[in-house]
Amino acid sequence: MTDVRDGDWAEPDHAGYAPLEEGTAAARLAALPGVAGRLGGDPGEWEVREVGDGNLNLVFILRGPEGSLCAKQALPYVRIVGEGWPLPVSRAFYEGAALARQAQDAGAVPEVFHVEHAQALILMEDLSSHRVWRGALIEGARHESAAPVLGRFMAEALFRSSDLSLAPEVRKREAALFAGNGALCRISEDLIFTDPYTDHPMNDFTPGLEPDVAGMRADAAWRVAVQELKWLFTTHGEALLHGDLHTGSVMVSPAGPGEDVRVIDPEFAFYGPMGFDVGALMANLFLSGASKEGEGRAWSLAQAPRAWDAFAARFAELWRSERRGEAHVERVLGEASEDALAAMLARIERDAVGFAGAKMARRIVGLAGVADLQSIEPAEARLAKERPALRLAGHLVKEAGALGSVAAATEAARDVLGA
Ligand code: SR1
Ligand code: MG
Repeated sequence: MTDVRDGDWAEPDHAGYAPLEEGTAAARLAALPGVAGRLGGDPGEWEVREVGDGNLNLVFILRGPEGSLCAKQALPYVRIVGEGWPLPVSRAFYEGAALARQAQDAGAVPEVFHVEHAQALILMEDLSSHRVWRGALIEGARHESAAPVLGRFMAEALFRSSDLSLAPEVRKREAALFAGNGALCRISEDLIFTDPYTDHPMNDFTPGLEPDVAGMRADAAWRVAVQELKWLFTTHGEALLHGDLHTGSVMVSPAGPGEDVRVIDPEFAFYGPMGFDVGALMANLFLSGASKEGEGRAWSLAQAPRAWDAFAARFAELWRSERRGEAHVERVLGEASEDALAAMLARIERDAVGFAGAKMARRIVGLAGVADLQSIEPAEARLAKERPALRLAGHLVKEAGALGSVAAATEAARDVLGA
């Protein structure tokens, strides 16, 4: 079987790059491999809609008489801010490279039909029959398979891209490749670990939250712990992370038997600490819980330990059956192999709890908040949810080591938020 990592992966140039528009997309895309055949009919009659609602990119859905596809194109700037914040379109290359690896290692990602490198354009499966999980959560839909599917996805994607699975020289080549995605890492470094703790103009929080934000910034233990997390993020290149695994990076088909779950948008992919992806998902489930009350809150919070349990179970299976790398080798560990597994899972879990807190705080205080909270009106009602959520964030960041587990962190969430 060919391994996707054996391919010729080098960041392309983007000569001739031009953003697509609804009026020009059909004619431009019709010339690309496989597009005309997939959609059928006359490109002039294809339905083209720009549907991007994320922070960075253009997303088009094209429909013809025989089929449809999704075309995602990177813009040379941050969409939610505008041309004043330039951002390299090379992120589409890293997203394509990450999707190829995740498809091989873990599945549960959209099928990619073609990457047009010069145009920073990824043509992939149209998931219009799915919706973004965040929106479904806000409406109270319960996708019971999402948390376990995501736990398993993370275990497979992270384990199989690490030194536990890959040969050392391959893992180093991979880490070097994704180090090229530094501009996207820098966004995370600033927006998660730095800006919320300073009076940065990009911060964006609900008026009335000033005393809580001031309290956060005055808390030396919080600041020290968050800088420790930033150090971990920048220096601990364990595995190929998704890098932005929030509930807006997950698509779900209608809830119920046979529901389908896909992970999208790995444009922030890079080699970092495994607990970061786990913590990102936890944070967004806790924010979902914070935004709700009663049963809805309890359900959202309960998804965090469900995701962790699935992660830990699958990681343990892979540890026992697929440890082909040169890290934690059986010939050294022998009968201590299970102890080493337990130690690694405990460390990933502790990191995840800390990262979850940092990710919660950035979504409340910094740029790019979450619709779960931002959609709550009036502002007083929103503040009543954001204040305990920010307190919980601080507790997770500062007490990650003492809490030690996703289960304990979820209990803390129940205590602080009330459930
Ligand atoms: C400037 S980009 C803001 C945020 O959008 C993405 O989803 C990432 O979370 C990033 O931090
Ligand atoms: Mg995204």
